[in-house]
Amino acid sequence: MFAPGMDHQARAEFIADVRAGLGKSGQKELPSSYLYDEVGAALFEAITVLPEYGLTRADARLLELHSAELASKLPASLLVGELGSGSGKKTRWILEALAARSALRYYPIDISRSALVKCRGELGRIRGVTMEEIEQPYLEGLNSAVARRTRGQAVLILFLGSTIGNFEREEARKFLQQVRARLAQGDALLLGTDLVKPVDQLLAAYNDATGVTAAFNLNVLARINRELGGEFMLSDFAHQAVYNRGKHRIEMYLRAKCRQQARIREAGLTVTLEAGETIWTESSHKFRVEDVRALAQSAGFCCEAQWVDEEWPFAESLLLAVS
Ligand code: AVJ
Repeated sequence: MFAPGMDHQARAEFIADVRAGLGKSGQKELPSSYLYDEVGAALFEAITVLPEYGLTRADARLLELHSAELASKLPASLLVGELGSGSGKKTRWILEALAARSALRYYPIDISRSALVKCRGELGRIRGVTMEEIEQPYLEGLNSAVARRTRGQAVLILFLGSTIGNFEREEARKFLQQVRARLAQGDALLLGTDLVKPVDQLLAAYNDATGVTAAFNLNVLARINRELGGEFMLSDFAHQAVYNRGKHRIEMYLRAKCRQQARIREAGLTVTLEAGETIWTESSHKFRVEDVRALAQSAGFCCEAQWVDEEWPFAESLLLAVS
């Protein structure tokens, strides 16, 4: 099967996750990272320009407005790493502001080769910035990036776009602790987080009128069909996004419209779904600014500065590694 950019190990992991998640007798699930193959990434790019989805524009606005101040709070000799190669626009503001002071090295970290290729296209020619792609998972890639630190250099890690919101709260804390463990005192992490906001606004953002988010969600089944010889009938599923008030998060599901069975040849699995049964595909946690500060503190960071967008509540937090 054609699976661009997926090596043998990644494919074996995909199969294992599909087997574990869809073989469950209770709530079936698929990890949200599988939403982002090349098609999924393109659909997500379309989501970011939807009028209902203000998240990415808020993130970009904050970075455009405050990059100079951000730079002023960091040492001049800096190595920059980014978790998830990101869309160039947001990162460009930061790199330009930092490089205006002194030349720097930039290491985008992503498991997707096509994302890294795009990143080079968008950020490969900024004056004063030398870029080197790291095609690895986040924490391994972080090891590789900090290993390139020269004497006296500080590290700034970017984790933008509220990707942290996809982790369960406890997993997010553990992940930030693991990031902290790879940094030295005085190194920094710039963390973007979507904030809690009126429920109707959130529901509209994840149930957009044109159906792009529905396509983004359904694509994970299409991907299983393409890459693993799956036989899901996409028209037998409906996109569903609900707000979990207790957990302050949007949850996305694929709901079976009728009882059905689908074989997934290369996973050696036949999935049975009852009418109305759901597959949980993503959680998108929302934060209060004080939640972010507490999360940072519990992971060995202190919050040096926080910038908040008023139009679409979103926060950029500059966290410093402390002992
Ligand atoms: C890229 C994880 C921040 O949670 O809002 C957009 C992904 N899912 N629409 C988010 C997403 C549905 C997005 N993140």
